[in-house]
Amino acid sequence: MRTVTRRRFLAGAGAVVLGAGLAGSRRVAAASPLPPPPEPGMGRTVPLRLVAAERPQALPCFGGHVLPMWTLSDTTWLPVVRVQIGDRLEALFENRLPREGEHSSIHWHGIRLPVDQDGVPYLTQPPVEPGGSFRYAFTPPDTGTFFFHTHCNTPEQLGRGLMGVLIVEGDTTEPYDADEVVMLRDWRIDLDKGAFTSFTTTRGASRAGTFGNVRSANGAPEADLRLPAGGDCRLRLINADPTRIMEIAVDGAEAAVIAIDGIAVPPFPLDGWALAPAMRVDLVVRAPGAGGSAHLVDRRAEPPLPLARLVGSGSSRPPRAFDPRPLRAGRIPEPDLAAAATLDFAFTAGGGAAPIPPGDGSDSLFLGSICVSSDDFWSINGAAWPGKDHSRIPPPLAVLERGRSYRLRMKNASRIAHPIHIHGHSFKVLASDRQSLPLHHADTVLLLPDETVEAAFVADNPGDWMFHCHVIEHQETGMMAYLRVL
Ligand SMILES: [Cu+2]
Repeated sequence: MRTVTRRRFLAGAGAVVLGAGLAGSRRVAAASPLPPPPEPGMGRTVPLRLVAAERPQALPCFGGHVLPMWTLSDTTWLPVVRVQIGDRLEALFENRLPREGEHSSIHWHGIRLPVDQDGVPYLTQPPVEPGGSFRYAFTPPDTGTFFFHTHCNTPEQLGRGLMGVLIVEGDTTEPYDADEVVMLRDWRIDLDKGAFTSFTTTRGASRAGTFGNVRSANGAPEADLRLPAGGDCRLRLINADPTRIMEIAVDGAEAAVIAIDGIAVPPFPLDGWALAPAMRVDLVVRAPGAGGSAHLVDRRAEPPLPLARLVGSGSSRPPRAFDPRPLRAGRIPEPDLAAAATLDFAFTAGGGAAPIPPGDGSDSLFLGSICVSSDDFWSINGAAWPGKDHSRIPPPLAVLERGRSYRLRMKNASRIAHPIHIHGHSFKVLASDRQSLPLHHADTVLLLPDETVEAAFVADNPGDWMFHCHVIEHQETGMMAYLRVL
């Protein structure tokens, strides 16, 4: 297996590279600026009803089996909600999950919304119990590719399929020839018996996470995307897996990255992009000519694993240079680095009461319907979430002054990679001591083993904001805290 450190970027895309240490960072010439952000439109109200329920069905990747999925819609296993920038989303969430006491809520991942709409049980709202409901209403402030999922007993709720996609449109300068969502995730299935297997394991939770055995793109073993031949096509990739880090590449076609976690970057050639749980990346791919095909692959697998087949259809567009149109710039506030306060966060193993157990492969880890776990293996700055119980709210990890800029030094002091997610804000990722990164914004930042990443943001959204690893078993076993913006 190749390591994720193969992540390579071409300089010139505004990349920042670190030398021997963080102090040695050097800037590469900035890329040309993006077109200005879109003006919000007329502001429709978009109603949405999401009903969490068990709906047995057979996705193409289930090997012919019907599995007791938990989903949010009667008409599709994966709701894809598209709104325009300026629209207000009014979503009624109903919990009809079939198990007594199965708490739930909806977290709108990556959306910078008011904290009482953030969907974190106990911290921002009471959990929605079976038979209950909650009305979410907010106007997304940013264009881009986002998704939504529940935020408690997530390994099982996400593991059975509870999630959806939220696209906020308005960022294109000229339309692309296609605009497709590619939802990437695994499933844990006994393909002989046709049943979900345990969603968590002690061994997985204390290490890199419990991996699925059935991989999928848009619910298929390999998604088949028919694209206008020779066209420049936008692919919105979402890694909704609770565990797996992928390295995205395209074999057989030219491709460029145009947005990361929903926010535009000046286009740069795709040459392997680490896509960890909860991350999104928007690509423009030059579709093959009529009848030709190319492949979206995960290069972390050996040999690279095809995720989607890209097939050119219709009459081919004339040959021309690949020069993908940029998206419009995002609206993330620019941190004032000169005045920023620095916060240090260390992401470590242990810290809670329990040491990491020997790898006996046991499945004794318990993650409950009411937001509790039986173990804590992980910590932030030496502390795990107290009592392994989401309902026990600890003091904030840090208290931030509203409107002030903060520079975060996030150090992974463990031997396992951690994608660290902040709610309600988007980081400007500045530098790493292990790799060159393009300047970009992100709500989820991958920390490789022993890597330190510096990011900055303006703490402009008041409230208590979750700050946690998005390897869900790491989150649920201690690597979870919150930042208070006052
Ligand atoms: Cu983690």
